[in-house]
Amino acid sequence: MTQFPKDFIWGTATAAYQIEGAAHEDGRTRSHWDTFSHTPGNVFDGHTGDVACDHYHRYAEDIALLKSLGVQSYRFSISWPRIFPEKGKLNPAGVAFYHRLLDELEKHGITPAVTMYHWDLPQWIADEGGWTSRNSVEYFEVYAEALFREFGGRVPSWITHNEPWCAAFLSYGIGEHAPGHRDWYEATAAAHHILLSHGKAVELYRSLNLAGQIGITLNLTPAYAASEAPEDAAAAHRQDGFANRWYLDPIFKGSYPADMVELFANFLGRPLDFIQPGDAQIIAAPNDFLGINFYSRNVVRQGNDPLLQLDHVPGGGAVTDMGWEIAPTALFDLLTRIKQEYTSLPLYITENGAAFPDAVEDGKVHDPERIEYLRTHFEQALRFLEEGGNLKGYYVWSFLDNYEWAFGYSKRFGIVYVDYETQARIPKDSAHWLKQVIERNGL
Ligand code: GBH
Repeated sequence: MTQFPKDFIWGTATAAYQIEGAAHEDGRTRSHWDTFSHTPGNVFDGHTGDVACDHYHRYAEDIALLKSLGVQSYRFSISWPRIFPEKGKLNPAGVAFYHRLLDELEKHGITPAVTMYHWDLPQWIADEGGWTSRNSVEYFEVYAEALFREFGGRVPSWITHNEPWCAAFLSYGIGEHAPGHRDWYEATAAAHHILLSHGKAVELYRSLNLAGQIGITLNLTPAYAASEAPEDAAAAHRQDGFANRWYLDPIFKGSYPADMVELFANFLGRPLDFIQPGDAQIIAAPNDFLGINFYSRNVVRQGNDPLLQLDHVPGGGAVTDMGWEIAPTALFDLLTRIKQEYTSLPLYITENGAAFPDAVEDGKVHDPERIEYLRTHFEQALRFLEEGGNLKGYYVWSFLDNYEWAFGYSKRFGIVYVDYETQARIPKDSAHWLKQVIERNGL
């Protein structure tokens, strides 16, 4: 098989804080990422999202560029602090920006897919404990209701959350993302409230009888054992529980994985008492699709990490500029496992892509490694489709080079190069290549 199905959707993805800039415009207040990025020591070279790709002002040209690349769908996120800069205060200027963006997409016939939360939590919520506080669930419901009422008629696909693992574990446990805490009680509480807010938003969406679809995007990283030794297999199972099952199980099986509940409770010396009766059922509210962000795999062996008692070992494949191993067949393994163990719902790859140290040469950006990365991953998607897999679309991360969180502007994931001095956009070779893939609907 070299062709994708006729109705297959090709897209690119971005997120608000990574591209918009205009941090202080039209009534937007700080998110916890503004606070985090402006605190020395958190982000490479002190980079912030204050200006980013200046997409807030350049959205019309950007969407025209997207159209010229043949892209059919655009996944972007809405900035919560633009919509609710203060508790209880809907900001019409913030709402208006996303209507203008949607107008532009409509004009070009590009289908929007909207992420409601891609990590830019309003600072006024962070001040109350952010996702560690159960109040966050209600705030998200209020936000969701505003989005559904404002944009529900014009957005066919809603993604409640982007990568709860990052928003909770990487942010409150590992401390690499805002708010930069290192506390596994906080991290598991945050994960719980994020999942609960997802379920509540799905329930709300159903009650409004809107015509579109709603789901969630998980970052899933398959875990492999470094050897056939049973203790390494057990380590891989824990890593899988940590990265994947902690999120997949409550959504699709109705409860957290028991082995991991025990592991966390033992580690913390206290129960996960933020889980209340009835929560599990809300979290498992039926979705219309599952979004998957895939970048790499993990190879582990029994080891010394205090929480998981494992060590990561190099998988042996080439790595990207992030140091992440290029492991396309892991994508096939992952999709197959989701289908076999979790759900027959439509699946979307809502992010896949790679960072490489790109440079402009005679007005062009040659990025053969990125083309090869994408091509080998598209191949694995085709393989999954061949075996009857229910994969409906594929969004490349990212449309533009952008603010790569703790790495600032030092990592380039775009298929379009951004010159941060001039804000010039230069489609890389991979953008021209992707356009051909979309035209052929195949490799
Ligand atoms: C996504 O995060 C984000 O949604 C997006 O905003 C971001 O810009 C993009 O990806 C690129 O980072 O243990 O070596 O296998 C992805 C975050 C990447 C976190 C893979 C876990 C595992 C690396 N995930 N990572 S490895």
